[in-house]
Amino acid sequence: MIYSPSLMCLEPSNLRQTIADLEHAGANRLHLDVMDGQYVSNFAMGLGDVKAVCNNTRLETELHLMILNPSRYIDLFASAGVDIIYFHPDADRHPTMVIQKIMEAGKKPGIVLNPGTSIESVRELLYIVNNVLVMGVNPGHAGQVYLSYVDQKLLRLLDLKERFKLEVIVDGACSLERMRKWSADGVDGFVLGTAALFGLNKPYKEVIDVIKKNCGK
Ligand code: S6P
Ligand code: MG
Repeated sequence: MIYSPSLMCLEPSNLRQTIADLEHAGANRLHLDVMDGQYVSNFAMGLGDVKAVCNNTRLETELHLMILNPSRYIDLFASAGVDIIYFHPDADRHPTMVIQKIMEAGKKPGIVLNPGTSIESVRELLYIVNNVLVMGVNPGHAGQVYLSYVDQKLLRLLDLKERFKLEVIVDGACSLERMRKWSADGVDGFVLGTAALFGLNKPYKEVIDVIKKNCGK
């Protein structure tokens, strides 16, 4: 299972130590949210933050671009050292070109499905990406309520997992209870935000141990 703490939920101070604590606690990927104040009504991590994280971890990193026209910025973020680059297909006129750019930069491309994005609208892309991030909330903010209608789409996407060789990760409002159900349904991993990790005010290791016990190693 993939457990990918969302670093935008953290206090930015003492980044190196916090990353070391998350690694020690059993996180096996780090989730980096970039927002431009245009695609979503918020700002989150920037290029400098992304570089700082990549320079201070041995874990795999996944970049979640919540920006308009992502194709313009792929090379910039790829050079920061991330491993996976997710973008929202509706944020670019030519999503297949974005995917191509990510691949040419030597990174794994991933697409993000908003709660309102249908599988049908991105079906062609499933032939060329393996990584899919399913939003359980609308993008832009941590700490939101899970939108339960996403359940149906998630189950339909999981049915396509084998055929398209997909890795399916859920982002947004991943609580222990939901992660337990989704892991049994076949979800491959979760973005750990306020619902699962940072809102609990407990040591990371204690929390992640419980998650792994319930949802799988
Ligand atoms: C939201 C962003 C997410 C959040 C994370 C918050 O736009 O993409 O990665 O940071 O999901 O988690 P939670 O548990 O507070 O919803
Ligand atoms: Mg995210």
